[in-house]
Formats: sequence, structure tokens, C-alpha cells
Amino acid sequence: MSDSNAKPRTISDLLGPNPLSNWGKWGPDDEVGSLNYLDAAQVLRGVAAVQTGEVFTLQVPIGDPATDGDPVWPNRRSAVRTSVMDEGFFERGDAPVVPEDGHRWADDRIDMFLQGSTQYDALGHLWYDGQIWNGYSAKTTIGSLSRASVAPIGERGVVGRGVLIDMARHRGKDVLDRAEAFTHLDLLEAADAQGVTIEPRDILLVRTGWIGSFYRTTRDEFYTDFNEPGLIYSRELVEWFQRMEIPNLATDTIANERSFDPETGIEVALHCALMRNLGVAMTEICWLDDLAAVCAADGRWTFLYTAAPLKVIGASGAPVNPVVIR
Ligand code: UVW
Repeated sequence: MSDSNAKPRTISDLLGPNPLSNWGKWGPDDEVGSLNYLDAAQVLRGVAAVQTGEVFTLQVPIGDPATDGDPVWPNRRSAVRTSVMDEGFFERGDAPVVPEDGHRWADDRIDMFLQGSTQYDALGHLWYDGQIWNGYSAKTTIGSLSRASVAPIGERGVVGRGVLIDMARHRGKDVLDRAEAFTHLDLLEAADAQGVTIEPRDILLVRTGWIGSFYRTTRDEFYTDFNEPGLIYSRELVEWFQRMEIPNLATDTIANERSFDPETGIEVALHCALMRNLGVAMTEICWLDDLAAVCAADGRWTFLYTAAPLKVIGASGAPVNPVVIR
């Protein structure tokens, strides 16, 4: 960009020639990025946050016939689960084999976007300027991610101290508005109001109420003028994530950040700045409403967070059901 007052048009324009980066920090072959911060000491710090033994699962249901599809990014489709064996097959005489010992079974298959439910993004899920996380060529994504797929995250697992910041509750809302923005300073203000400190290497969970709203509204309304509320890019925010060594960002939105900047049209800048450049893992479409209600009731916002996405080889992401113990 020659004119420094011109609006950025691309991610490169926005992030500038020297974006903050963790490339190389964990060696030339790294595929899990900032999750490297979650060493044994962080696991024990997470365990130390457990006080009452309550367990919360953060996955949203997949393929619930009671809802109008699943919450997915606009160009993705909801999962379709199909019974390929059940009692009906036996009753109709359609079972390929009928064991004489009398046992019967049900089998299913599922057709879904791997990012079509609560999921981890692979670090190679999104990129700009021809390079993915750690500087690997974008060509490594062709056909299958041969670098930084989701499988190494599944292999490693994610365990540490989680802290929940409830931006919706902090702003006195059930759900933040479309495109409603907040920054790391807002997170710190909300943390202060909640009486909790975000510590270095915390797994950061942020509630906006957005996914909860999917289940209370019509699909049409949810997707009209689609622009999720969330964190927005600034160099200061990225500096804060880097300085705080945040390993993992988890939110109750589909893409963990405001979808696009209405001024510039630039989309998912934080996927580029945090995930591609710093190696911050992203957990998306989390169910946080129940956890938040309990945290708010007793004022305790930290816990043990554990998760491991499915080890789908070469995949850009994979479903996960994170488990929180408080
Ligand atoms: C996008 O790719 C836009 O979002 P997600 O990270 O949810 O896959």
C-alpha cells in the first residue's frame, strides 16, 4: 500500500510487511504451534483449578432433528446422519446377513463438513501469501494437508487451565449483536469485572451468546446479514496474544472472530494473524451457555480444559467434544 491513509484491501496490507510471528519458534517441522506452550506445568495448573468436580461438555449436537440444521459457516451444509443398519433392515429382510445367534445391530454413516460442528481448525486451515503456519508452502494443502493438518493436534491433545470471559454477560446482553466488536482490552475489562485474571498460557474461552441464539431463532434470521460478533484485528491485540502465550482460543461463534470488517470487507483477519502467524489453535462453535451460567453463579471462571479433535489424516479440521472440569 503506497498511501498510508488508504484502507487496507488485503490481509497483507492489513498485517503489514513485518507481521508478528512465531514461525520457527518450535523448529522447522512444527505442526501444533502455540499448543507447545501447554507443557506438564500447564496441565498441573489446569488440574489445580478443579474445585468441585463438575463436568461440562462443550460440543453442540450434530444432526439433531429437533433443530433446523446445525450452525455452520454460510457456505457449508449441516451434517446428514444416515442409518445404514437397524431393526427395520432385519424386519424388511434387507439385512445382508442374519446371524443365527439372534444378535442384531444398528450402523450409521455421516456426511459432514469437518468444520461443521464444534471443531478444531488445523493450523494449515487458512493462509495468505502462499504460505501456511510455520512458512510451509500453501501447495502442501493440495488434495490433503501434508503439513499442519488437524491430526497432529489430535495426536497431542489439549490440556491446560481454561478461563472463560463472558462478553455477552459483561455487556448485559443475552447475545452480542451482529458484527459487534471487542478487543483484548475489552476482554481484560470483562475479566476484571468477573474478578478473574487471564494468566499467561491460559486457554482462552470467550462467550458471545451467538451459538445459543442459533437455537432460539430461525435459520433465515440467523444467516441474514451474516457477520458474527467477535474479536477484531489490531497489532496490539496480536502482541497481547503473543506476549501472553495464549495457546488456544475457543468461542461460541462459528469462526472465533468478527467475520469481516464492514469498512474494508477483509474477512477472518485473526485466523491469519493468530492462527497462521502465531500458531494459536482455534476451537469453534463451542457450547458455553451452561458453563457460563454456573461460573457466573459462583464467580469461579477457571477450570481444567481438555480436548482432542479426531485424528483425521490430512484434514483441515475435525470435530471435538471438549470436556471442562471445574
Ligand atoms: C472459516 O473458515 C471462515 O471458518 P472456520 O475457521 O470456522 O472454518
